[in-house]
Amino acid sequence: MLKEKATNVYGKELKDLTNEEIYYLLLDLCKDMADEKKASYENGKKKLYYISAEFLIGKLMGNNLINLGIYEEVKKELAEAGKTLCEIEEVENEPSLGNGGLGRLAACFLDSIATLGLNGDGVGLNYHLGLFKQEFVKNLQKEEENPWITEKSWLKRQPEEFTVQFGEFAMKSVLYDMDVIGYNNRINRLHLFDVEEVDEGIVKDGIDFDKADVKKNLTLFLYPDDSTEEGRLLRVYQQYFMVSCGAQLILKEAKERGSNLHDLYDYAVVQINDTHPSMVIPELIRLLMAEGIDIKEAITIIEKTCAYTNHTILAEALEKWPMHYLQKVAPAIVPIICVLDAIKKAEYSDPSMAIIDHENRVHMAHMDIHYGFSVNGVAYLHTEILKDTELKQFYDIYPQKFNNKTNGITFRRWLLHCNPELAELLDEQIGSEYKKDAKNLEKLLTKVDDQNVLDKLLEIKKDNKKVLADFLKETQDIEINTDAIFDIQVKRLHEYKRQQLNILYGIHKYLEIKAGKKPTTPIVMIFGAKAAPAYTIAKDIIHLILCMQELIENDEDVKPYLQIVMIENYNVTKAEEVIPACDISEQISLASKEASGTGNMKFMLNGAVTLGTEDGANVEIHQLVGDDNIYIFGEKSETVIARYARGDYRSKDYYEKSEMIKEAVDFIVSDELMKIGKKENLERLYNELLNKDWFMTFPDMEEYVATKEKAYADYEDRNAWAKKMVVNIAKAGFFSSDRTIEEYNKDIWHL
Ligand code: 26Q
Repeated sequence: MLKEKATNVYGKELKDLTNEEIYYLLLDLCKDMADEKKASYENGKKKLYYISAEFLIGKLMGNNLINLGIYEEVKKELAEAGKTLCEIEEVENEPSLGNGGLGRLAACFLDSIATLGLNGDGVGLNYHLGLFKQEFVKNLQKEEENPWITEKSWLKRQPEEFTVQFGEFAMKSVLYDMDVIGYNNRINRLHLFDVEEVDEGIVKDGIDFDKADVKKNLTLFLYPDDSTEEGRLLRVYQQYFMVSCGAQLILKEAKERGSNLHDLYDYAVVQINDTHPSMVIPELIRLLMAEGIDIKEAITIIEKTCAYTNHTILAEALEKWPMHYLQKVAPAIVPIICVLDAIKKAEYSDPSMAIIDHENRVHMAHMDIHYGFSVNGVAYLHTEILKDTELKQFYDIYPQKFNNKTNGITFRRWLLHCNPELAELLDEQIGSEYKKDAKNLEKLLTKVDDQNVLDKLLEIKKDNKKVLADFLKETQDIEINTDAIFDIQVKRLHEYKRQQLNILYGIHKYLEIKAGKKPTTPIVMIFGAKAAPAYTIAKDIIHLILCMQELIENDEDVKPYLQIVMIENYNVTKAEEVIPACDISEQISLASKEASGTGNMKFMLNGAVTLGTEDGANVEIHQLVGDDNIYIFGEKSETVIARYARGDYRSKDYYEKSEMIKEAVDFIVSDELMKIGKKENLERLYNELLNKDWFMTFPDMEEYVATKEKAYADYEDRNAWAKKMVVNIAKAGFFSSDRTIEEYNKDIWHL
């Protein structure tokens, strides 16, 4: 297939082409094959629009080859020409259209929606520089721009054009689509709106740019720094632009399919991914009114069209926009928001349920809950907390709206693509039905005493460690010991995720080794995390990790037993290298704070054992694998919630009571670290932990250390450990995003 194309296009043999030439050959091949596929929009009159500020799709080549069913064939042809698919995939830039869990979830969902043949597209923005690229300079995070769009790419320019009217000016949209190719099935699209005028030239020094020049910067970056008013305003401009274009597209397509708009809800369902797209509600109402529908009816139509997913209970992440921002950016929807607010204020006097609060701020989530027909959390515990505490007042009046949809991941990317050796073993041992129906993974449980399978699993893990070690050597010139336990925490940096707890363990272990207490098996602690550019303490935590990395790198006493490595610019591509190599998956958020987590699922599927708190989807993992196949520690969510309510947490009490905590924390400002790091950063972090520790690291510290030691000790019995791996892989089927999407469709979308 490729050989002929090589001659036709380049007049050369495949073996004589450059990697780039081969990449573009494959790109064209995939696009042509996608064009011949049935589109899901021919499948039923109702269509889903998954609208999201983030789509963290990762590189697409490998995944698309798998889903088109030509992965093996292409690999074979390339091998014959002396090439590997891996080196061809390196040509592709990773689109940086998301920052973490919420964006990656949206990408997994698109894959599953297409795989199930459902009629549903994604709607988002085409950020030219996306999320920043992270570099480490002097053990500090530095942000650099991250251009990813190339002349030829998966983006396909479309003819649609819409006009978005802001307060002081209007802008015309352009639209790029990417095909979303289902696994052996139909195709959908990801619609990414953009503007012609964006000017990458206005970026100077890192990621600094003129935030006020909206015409030139609208789709430049994802989440521009919102520590200033101009940055926050830009976010609102982006959001309104996205939802206005999305809403115009939705109405246009509904009309084309035969809707008279009075019946819009029979033609469209809009899933609002967190509050970032919430303005789609008043915007749709506005557009229906412009089509001659009165406001009362327009509201009832939209109430049957929009559904909201909540991804967080952190108060600071729930968007509340000052009314004057909306007045400036999107004045046309302000009167509509006022009407929506007035209706609910007349019905419910509780001020905690108001859309517009007494400070004249618009609570986006409240608008979603009042005017959406569905509100869902993303894991069992998360939804329970929403119902019992965070959104209790809403649950009391709208119990029928609340539902849980435990997150999932696509096994195409997170097993078939990232861990082909494991996929092959599974094919051989349990057949390949699990690829279409992930529950079939449970068949692996019959192999839990099969020595051959256990040996193979350990061998594959070892191979994947070597792959990661080579990758780290090549990308960061770091050498790691592949005979070590790989203990990994990769995710956005946030205090609630508690990378600080993990690095305190690292310090504790370092001190123990210094004192002569050496671990039986060496340990490699791996971190990967970006911190939001204005999140000072998060950056201080990165600094501490990097300082520890350097300290140990130069300490011949410790290095053979403990290594600490921070992966630079952690992203989807790197996740695909890191996750298959993991033994211990760190999921150590403060109970109640991690809505779900999805990395936890990816690690489990690849045979890592979780060390975690009873938080988010860890609770469900625990239930599935049982006490013997997971390491759980820490205070329960009820305890944490009650302590916050009392407001009586004093971290110093714990510090003073525990010699271990004291030693580890004091080391942050020790002479050894001060010599390597920056006094200001280390002292600030030390003081933060000692005087605040808002995410309650210390109460969990002793148990964390003890539980980790237990896991490391259990690791010594390689066979018993391999059995834990079997159970984790076998039970991961529940976390297929195909299952999640089937639930969304059955309970919410009804496509
Ligand atoms: C809000 C206001 C101002 C600036 C930024 C934001 C903002 C940006 C991104 C708020 C939230 C996000 C992203 C949230 C996110 O990724 N949440 C994660 O969603 C996953 C998918 O459901 C869950 O698994 C994770 O637990 C949750 O943290």
